[in-house]
Amino acid sequence: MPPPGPPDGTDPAWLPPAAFRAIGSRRTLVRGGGGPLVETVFGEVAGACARFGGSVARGGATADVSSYDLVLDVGGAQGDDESFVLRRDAEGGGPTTVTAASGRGLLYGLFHLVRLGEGVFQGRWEPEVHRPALPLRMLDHWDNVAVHPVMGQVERGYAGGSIFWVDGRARHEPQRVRAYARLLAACGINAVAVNNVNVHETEAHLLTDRIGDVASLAEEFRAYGIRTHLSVSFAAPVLLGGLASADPLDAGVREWWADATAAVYDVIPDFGGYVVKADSEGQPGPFAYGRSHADGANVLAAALEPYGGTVHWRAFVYDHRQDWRDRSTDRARAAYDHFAPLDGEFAPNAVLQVKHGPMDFQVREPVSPVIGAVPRTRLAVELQVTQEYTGQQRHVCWLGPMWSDVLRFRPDGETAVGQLADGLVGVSNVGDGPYWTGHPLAQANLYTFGRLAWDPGADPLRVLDEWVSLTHPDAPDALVSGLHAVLDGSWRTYEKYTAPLGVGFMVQPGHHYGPSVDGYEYSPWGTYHFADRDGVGVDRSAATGTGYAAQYAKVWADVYESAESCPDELVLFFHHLPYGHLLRGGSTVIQHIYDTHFDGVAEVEAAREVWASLRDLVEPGRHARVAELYEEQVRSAREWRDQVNSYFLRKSGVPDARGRRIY
Ligand code: GCV
Repeated sequence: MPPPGPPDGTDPAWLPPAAFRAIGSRRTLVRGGGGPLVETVFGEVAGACARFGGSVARGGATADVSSYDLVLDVGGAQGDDESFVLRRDAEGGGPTTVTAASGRGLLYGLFHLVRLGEGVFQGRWEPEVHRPALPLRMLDHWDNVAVHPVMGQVERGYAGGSIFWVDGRARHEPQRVRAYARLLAACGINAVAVNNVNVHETEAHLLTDRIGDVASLAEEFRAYGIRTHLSVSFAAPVLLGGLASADPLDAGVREWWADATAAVYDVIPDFGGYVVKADSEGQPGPFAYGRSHADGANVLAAALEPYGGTVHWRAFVYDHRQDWRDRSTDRARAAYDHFAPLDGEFAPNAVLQVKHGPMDFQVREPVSPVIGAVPRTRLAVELQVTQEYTGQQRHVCWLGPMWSDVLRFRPDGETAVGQLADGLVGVSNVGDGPYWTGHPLAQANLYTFGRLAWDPGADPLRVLDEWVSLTHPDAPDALVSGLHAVLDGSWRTYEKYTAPLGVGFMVQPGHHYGPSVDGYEYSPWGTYHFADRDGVGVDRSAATGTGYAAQYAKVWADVYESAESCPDELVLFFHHLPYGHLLRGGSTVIQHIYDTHFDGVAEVEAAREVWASLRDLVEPGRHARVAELYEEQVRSAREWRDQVNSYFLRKSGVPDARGRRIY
């Protein structure tokens, strides 16, 4: 079967036909074992050859390779399921070879060849072994089946509707789903959860009477080596099974989960498992029964265990009905307080899924202390690819550098997060719009997420290079440098014109787009900045504050405890400081706020000009779409600048040292 193109009018993203030119113009032999993923690889190569004039043949394990340029060898090698070896022995001839133990490894090898292009058919390549650093590389969709009255079809979705569901039913668009699976596999993702972690009534039924809809999706994902997961309600035994309780220690409840899970595997034999948001923002959980989250996770893990499934149990548990007057409660502490004491109590097939920061996907947060505190628990770090708090795919904000900082952080001073974790999970930024991600440049975030999950130590700028050259094959230098100019520093630019120095939020409540400095200040959500006439920030020190800083190992607790040693970019997350406090960088807090907000807007205006200069180098529809979004980004950035600067001028009474206009 030829490789699936996206539906008509949908952007091919990082797999445009031209990306396959080098492979498609050569003679390829697919040699050795078979299986569905080998069929997928064969179809990919055949499709490329049909376009570019090459040829592809099948052969047994010992078939002669002398007349081929490329040999894709499968089944004969030792190795794990996802690894492959690339080599090219001879200088002036002889085939380039990819050897894999399984079809999955071969598929990843094929996409690696696509990334390398012509170069892999030239010169000598010493054998290189490639394998993913993290076995769990998952994308979670927050897609609703039925349109939610407040959150819509996709919660925090900025790219149109769901590609799976519409108005309460499955879309049944296999071509789109398979094209999507192909994009995901090409950046290394191997698991997907197809519904929102906030499991409303309609979505709850996916587990039982609507499992056929999930099975149809799983069929498409399977063709590209991706396992399908389902977000389930902890209260499913009550909601769906009619039991009186969902108590995880109740024998009837255990039996219900075992039976329900067996029925899932009857129709989806390679089902990946469950994702659970429990006791969080109104979702049911084990606390109702006086049980721990390990008790809760383990009952689902036991049901999945016979089939090799996994439960992803989210650590996003906090009190969302906090009294803002109460300064002793700190939302940032909550995940550690709940989960660190449970280390060692989770089943081997339970994965604790921890947001990368202690709050909620802000543009700048410290790395969650939970990540360094659960050495005896399988751990997945959760990132938000959808840009809820980072411009909602109307602003260019490439998150690669932020994610890389998280993955390279060493909680104990020695081992990096990317080495401690078993997995990386991203909240999807994909929808049914023509560019998959709403903003065409937001595709770079999805691609980067997948590649960092494969190799958390990778240099994000090199990953961006890959994305640029795959997405724009044959791009002239001016386009390559223009794309880098608008993307490389865009996260730091966004940080400059929004909430300062790690304090977070200041967004419009509810939809979270655009500034509202006091929007959450007197709310129950636990997200405060405590600005008054003298200063701003949250005292999270152990000496005088909430004690959050002491949740880190000493190497970091000492750094964060004092405003003198705390990095500037996090200083208001950890400390309440006077406006005149001198930062490590040399400015006062107030002058830093003014300067960064003016600079941030100037940087967006400059990026808009760079984009305009690329007009003749980018496909017109794509160029126009980004240009239009830049108008909105500039407008919004100015609004952020003026609201934040005016707010702090009025609170502090301290004028801008450079005399610029503040309202
Ligand atoms: C799916 C934030 C978002 C919610 C989201 C939640 C979560 O609070 O605003 O929309 O709910 O995170 O991660 O569960």
